Amino acid sequence: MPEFSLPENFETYPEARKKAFITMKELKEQGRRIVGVFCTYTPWELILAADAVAVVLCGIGDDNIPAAELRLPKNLCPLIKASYGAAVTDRCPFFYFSDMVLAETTCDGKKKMYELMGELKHCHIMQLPPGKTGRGALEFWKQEVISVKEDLEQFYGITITEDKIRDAIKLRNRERKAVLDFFEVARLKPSPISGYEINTVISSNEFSPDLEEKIAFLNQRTTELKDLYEREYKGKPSRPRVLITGCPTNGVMDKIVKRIEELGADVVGFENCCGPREKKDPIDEEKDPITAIAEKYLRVNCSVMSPNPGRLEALDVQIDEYQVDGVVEVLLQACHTFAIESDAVKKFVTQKKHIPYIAINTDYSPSDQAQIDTRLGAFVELL
Ligand code: BJ8
Repeated sequence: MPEFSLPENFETYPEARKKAFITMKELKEQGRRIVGVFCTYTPWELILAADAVAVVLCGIGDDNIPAAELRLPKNLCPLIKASYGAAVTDRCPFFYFSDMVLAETTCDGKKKMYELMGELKHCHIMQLPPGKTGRGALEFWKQEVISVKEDLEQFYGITITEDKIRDAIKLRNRERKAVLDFFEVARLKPSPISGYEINTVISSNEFSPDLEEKIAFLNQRTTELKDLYEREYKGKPSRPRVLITGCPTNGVMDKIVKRIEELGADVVGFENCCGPREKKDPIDEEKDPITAIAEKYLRVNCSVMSPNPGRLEALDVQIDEYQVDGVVEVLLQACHTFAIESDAVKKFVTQKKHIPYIAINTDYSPSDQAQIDTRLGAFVELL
């Protein structure tokens, strides 16, 4: 049975991050525009159309949380505290090098934190409608997309043309396809790639300022993995296959994703923002580009949307396509929207899909690792 393994030249997330610091510094010295981002709702296409580089800002690790807790409540999501802590302590070079930040009012914690972040740097905050449908949600969101374009134009003293936006849409759609193909390697049974590698590669690649380079890297790795499957994995028995859902896992990759695999299962899929959630859904290249961008991002299945039936539909498809044996839901401390939705997710997974489910409530501190290992170990044995 194939074991958890990583390629020889595997670059860890901290290594990739360190390398990206240097790249970002060089870009800054060359006078490139840099915009910091956080969330899947961010319309990257407008940043690219402004000839700027979009970079995902730091929001992991517990080192910066004490500094954040000087102004934010302790009982708040670690992702929010880590994001603010990294910015306020100047320990996030990406924040330091960013000219401005583009963020969205997703959960309450994030939107109130951005008010404090706005004291440090220009933050353009997009107001997200509370639901995807009804009461003018799309029209409202479209105006928010327009306001991003206008703010980028004013901030940089430029004009963003329709042609530039169309080119950016095409490039990002090609990137989406490359990322999706890479994720889908794990649909092979047994999977020739660990979930830890998937999570690491995808999150590390978010730092890449050169999308063509990123697409080429992903296409090459996808081809290598398919060859590896044919040579070494095909026809062999599979370890139990796990799907991760819930909150983003970049901050708990070692704590949860890696541990599941060390305990004997393969993490084959992510139904969270570290997975193919928005990659499966390209932007319509034929429509008016602003409308197409607004429509696309409003379809993101985040728990901050009410109602959010698309998430269960995505889970349904992913559990089948990735031949999943069990679901692990990651709930970051004080994330109310995902915690409340977990009740529906658990019922759906156990009663409709008839496979085991476990919810892991955690934060970024290492203090609960032993308890998590015990629970995950028992869960993996059940599969
Ligand atoms: S689209 S999942 S990246 S908001 S875990 S900070 S929701 S309290 S991260 Fe997210 Fe965008 Fe949604 Fe994706 Fe708040 Fe919950 Fe913390 Fe969260």
